[in-house]
Amino acid sequence: MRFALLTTVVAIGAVACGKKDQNQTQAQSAPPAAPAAAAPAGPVVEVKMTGNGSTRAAFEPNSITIPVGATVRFTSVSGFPHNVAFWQDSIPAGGAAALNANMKNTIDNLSGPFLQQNETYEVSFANAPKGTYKGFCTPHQAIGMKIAIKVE
Ligand SMILES: [Cu+2]
Repeated sequence: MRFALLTTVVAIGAVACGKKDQNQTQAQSAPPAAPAAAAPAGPVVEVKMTGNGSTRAAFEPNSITIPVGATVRFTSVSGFPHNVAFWQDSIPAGGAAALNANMKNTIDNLSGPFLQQNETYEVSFANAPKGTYKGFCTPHQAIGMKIAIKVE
C-alpha cells in the first residue's frame, strides 16, 4: 500500500484588509402609514381602574354614557391587575359581535387582557348597537368592580 502524506501548506495572505463596520441592513424607508383602525375614530372616554389591592376596586366612573362609535380607554391606576369583561347576556342584541370584532387580545369571551400599572386598554364601540353594556373586572368582580356603559 502506498501511503502518501500530502502536506499542503497554504499561505493565506491578506484575507481581509479592510474590515467594514457592520452596516445596518434594515431598510431605511419610511414606515407605512398607520392603519386607520389604530386611531379611534370617535371620541375617547377615559375610565380609571382603581383599588387597594384587597377590599376595594372600582371603575371610575362606573357609569358612563357614550355616543355610538366612541372608544372607552381603561387605565389601570391602582390595585391592579384589572381587566374589563362584559356579560354576554347583559349587553344589547348584536353587541357581542361588535365587541368581539373590536376587542383586542382577549383572554376569554368578551374579556380584555389583565392590565398592570398605567397600562391601558381601549374598547371601541364602533358598530355597537345602542343600549347598556354591563361589564366587570374579572379579578375584582366579587368585590363589586362593575361598570355600566350606555351607548346612545
Ligand atoms: Cu379590577
